[in-house]
Amino acid sequence: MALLPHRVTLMGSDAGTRPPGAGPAPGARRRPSPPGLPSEARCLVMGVVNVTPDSFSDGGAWFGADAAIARGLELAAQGADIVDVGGESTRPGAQRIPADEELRRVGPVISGLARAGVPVSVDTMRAEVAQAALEAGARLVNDVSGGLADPEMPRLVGQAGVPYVVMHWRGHSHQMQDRAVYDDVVAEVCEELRRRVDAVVTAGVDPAVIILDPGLGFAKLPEHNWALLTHLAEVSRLGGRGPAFPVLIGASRKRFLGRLLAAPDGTPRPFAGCDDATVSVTALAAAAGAWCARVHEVPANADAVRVAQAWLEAARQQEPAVRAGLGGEAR
Ligand code: PMM
Repeated sequence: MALLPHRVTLMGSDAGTRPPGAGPAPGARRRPSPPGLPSEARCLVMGVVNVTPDSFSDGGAWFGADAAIARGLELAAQGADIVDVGGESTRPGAQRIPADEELRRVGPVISGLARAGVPVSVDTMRAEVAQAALEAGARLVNDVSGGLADPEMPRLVGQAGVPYVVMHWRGHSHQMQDRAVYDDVVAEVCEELRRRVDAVVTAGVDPAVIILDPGLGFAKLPEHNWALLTHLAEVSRLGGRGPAFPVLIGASRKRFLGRLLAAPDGTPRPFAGCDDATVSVTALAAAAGAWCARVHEVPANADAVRVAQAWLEAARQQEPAVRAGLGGEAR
C-alpha cells in the first residue's frame, strides 16, 4: 500500500496553493450549517449516545431509554450542540440487528430528547428507522453508509428535506477491515464520496443539506485516518475545486488513537484513555475548518472548538504577524 504525498491545505482557503508549514490560512473557514441545525460560527460538537449493548467504546453504558435520555441531556448541558442517537453498533466485526430492535432502542430516546429541546440526530443506515426517528423529532440523519446500505434512504431524506451526513463506507462491519486497501486514500475517499453525493442528489437530496464524513476507522487503517484528517479541505471539496461541503469527523476513542498511544509493549491504550487524544484531534480539525466533531465525552471538546475558533479569528485578524512569528515567510 502506498500513500501518495498530498499538499497541506485548509478548508475554504487557497486550497492546494499553500506551502506546508505556512500556519493557519486567513480564510480557513468552516462551512455554515445546513438549515435546521445549530449555526454557531465555530466547529460544532456532536455528543454520542449509543443505545447498544456492544458499541465500539461505550457499549452498554447507556442501554435502556431512561439511562440514554439522561445521558443525552447531560451531554447537551455540557455543551453538545447536537446529540447523536444510535441503536446499532458499527464496531469492526459487529453483526446487524433487526430493524424493529433498532427502532425499539432509539425511538423513545429521540422523542425524549427532542421533547426537551435537544437537537437530535439519528445514527442509522435504515430508511425505516430514519423515518420513525424524524417523526420522533430528529433533525439530522447520520448514515454511516452514505446511502449504500439501504437504497431507500436517499429518497426518504430527499423527501424529508433534512440535513444528511454522507459518510465514506465500503461495507458492513463484518467485512469492512478487509477493504482497507488504498493506493491514494485521500483521492479514493474523495472519489467514492463524490459518487455517493451524485447518487443521493439524483435521488432527491438537496446538495445544501449534505454533510460529508471521511469515515475514520471504517475500512481504514491508522495511516489512512491520519492522511484523511490532514486533508480535510480536499474531502470538503471532494478532491476538486468545486463548492465545499461541511465536514464532520468521528475520531473519538477510535482504535487508531489507542494504537498511537500504545504502551511500550505495544498494547493499545484502552478506549477510555483516549479522550485527551480525541480532544487534540478535535482542536486540530476545528482549526482546519471541520464543521463538527462527533465525540463521546463533551466538556473538553467543547473547550477545544472554542480554542480553535479564537485561534482562527486571531490568525485572520493579524495574518502578517502570525505568518512572520510562526514559521511563515521570511521578511
Ligand atoms: N463512527 C461511529 C458511529 N457513527 N457516524 C459518523 N458520522 N462518523 C463516524 O465516524 C461514526 C459514526 C463508530 O463509533 P462509536 O460506535 O464508538 O460511536
